[in-house]
Amino acid sequence: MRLSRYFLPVLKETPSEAQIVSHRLMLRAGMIKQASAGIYSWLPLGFKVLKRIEQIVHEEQVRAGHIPMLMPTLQSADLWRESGRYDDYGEEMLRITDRHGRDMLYGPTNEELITDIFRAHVGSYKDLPLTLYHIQWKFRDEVRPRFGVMRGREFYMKDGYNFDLTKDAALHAYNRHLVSYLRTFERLGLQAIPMRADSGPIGGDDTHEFLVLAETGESEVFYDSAITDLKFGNRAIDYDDVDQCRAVLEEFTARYARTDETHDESVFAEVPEDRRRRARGIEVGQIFYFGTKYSDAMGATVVNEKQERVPVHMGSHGIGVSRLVGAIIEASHDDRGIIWPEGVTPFHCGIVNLKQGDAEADAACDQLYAALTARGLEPLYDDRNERAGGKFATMDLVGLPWRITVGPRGLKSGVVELTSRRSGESVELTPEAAVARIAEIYAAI
Ligand code: 5CA
Repeated sequence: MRLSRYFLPVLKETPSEAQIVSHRLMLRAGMIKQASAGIYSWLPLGFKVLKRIEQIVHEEQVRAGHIPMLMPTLQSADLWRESGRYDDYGEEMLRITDRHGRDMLYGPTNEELITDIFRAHVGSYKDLPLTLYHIQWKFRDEVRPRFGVMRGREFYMKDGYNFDLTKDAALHAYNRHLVSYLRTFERLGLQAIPMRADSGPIGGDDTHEFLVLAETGESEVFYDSAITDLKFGNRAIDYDDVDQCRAVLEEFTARYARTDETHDESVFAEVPEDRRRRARGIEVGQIFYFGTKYSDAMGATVVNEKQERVPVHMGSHGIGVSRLVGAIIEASHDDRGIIWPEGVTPFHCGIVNLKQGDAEADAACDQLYAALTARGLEPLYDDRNERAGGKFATMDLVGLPWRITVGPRGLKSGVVELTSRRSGESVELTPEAAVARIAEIYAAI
């Protein structure tokens, strides 16, 4: 993409309404624009990052054997009356009446809708196990929407639902989700720690939240610092292997790690003092096992091997896709701007032309652009007639992990400069070597 033809409305001033760095940087880098409280338009750069994150979430869900689908944002209130949550959910639910006077709502989550789909089409244990998921906009009328996309009213969420014949099978689904979430968050460049949490309006006793440690996080957390040494890495996982998935869960939940809702001082006191941490975190995902809560209420049953009709065991599993954009920025920025992890960067690299209009510099940039594109990479080429300082500042703000700088002086000796946004280190390379280096970096992730 050529910057002169793109829509990247960067702000020079720091917006006063933004209290935390990710919100400030998303506004300044022209990623979002507030439409009303807690509701945002995703401008082209923000939209690209959102889609990159969504793609990784999809890939990891499909890898775990989960099946993608799409449910609507608007739901009938009648389904929620069946589960008993229509009245319980309270003021966070946006209630709507259609022209025929029917009660509708903008879905804050989808347990009822998916249970209705299940009971209409599945009747036998032979169709289990089954995990369906979608990535769709949700609405929760939060009292205090704040911190930009971190606590929005409208937000983008991956929500998945498992249906199993027995509690044990459903607990395997729980463990499988935990494993797939560890992989997902690491691919997004984040360390997200599973912590024992409270299930709130979703229900059930078994639940873990995934938290990214950050001073600006809304949750208070307590943990054994040894947990931060754990890495999922590139382990080979067989998602059907019950013991392997359980072993990962045990490994990652053996240490003390809890949110304030479940924190217990007496158990925490058993952690060696030098490893006891009290900090703040951003909740980027949560998994639940709630048994037959919804299947009992809504009559979602299957026939088992003995021809008995039994309610299915269920769980639900969410990832805050739009919140992740903010969480990644909280975890990865400096005083000049965002630093995207390679896995989610909106463009693979920037090209800065130091002397726009100089025939040689322009030609070298065009060639670089073509060579990168031919390798399946997407560069953002700053071809505007601007001072070098301004171009560097924009690139730093926008946070692409790699920048190629092209100027007449370097070109005289046949080189361009390749700079890492994270380390600030630069090397001089031929244009071909710079392209090969960037291709190699992205091939490895
Ligand atoms: N039905 C379950 C699992 S699908 C559920 O709704 N879980 S949840 O309430 O924990 O939401 C899942 C994730 O959505 C959270 O972990 C969080 O990352 C994200 N989320 C929740 N509320 C908001 C919000 N107001 N703004 C942005 N993201 C949110």
